[in-house]
Amino acid sequence: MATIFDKIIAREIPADIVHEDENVLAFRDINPQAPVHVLFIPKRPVATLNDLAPGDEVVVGRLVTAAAAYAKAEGFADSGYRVVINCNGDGGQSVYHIHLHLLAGRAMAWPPG
Ligand code: IU
Repeated sequence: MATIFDKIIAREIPADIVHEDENVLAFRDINPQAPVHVLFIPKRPVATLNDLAPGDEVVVGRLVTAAAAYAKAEGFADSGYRVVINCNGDGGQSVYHIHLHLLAGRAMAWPPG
């Protein structure tokens, strides 16, 4: 099912895009939970982590490596940062197109709420 993230990929609605390559788009979260809060999404939509199929390891791997490269480029490699993928209701997922949250710029609490 199409989500608002498909419209962002298609440039049908605006987003503050910070990274794009053949497979991954990254843009600033509209409701940031940290000084830096960027969402990394695959251009090919997968609804949730539950929907990953054998062979899809690269889908999540690309999100992680793109987020790590961005965090490093922005100067957070040493201070640290957090990446999160929420899954379904109890996980706090609200948009059903897999996305990796990159949160940086403040110390994170543990456990998350
Ligand atoms: P979640 O893991 O599915 O809860 O995260 C969805 C995120 O998408 C959430 O942090 C929203 O603020 C964010 N978001 C956005 O950046 N732009 C949008 O148009 C919509 C949601 I809808």
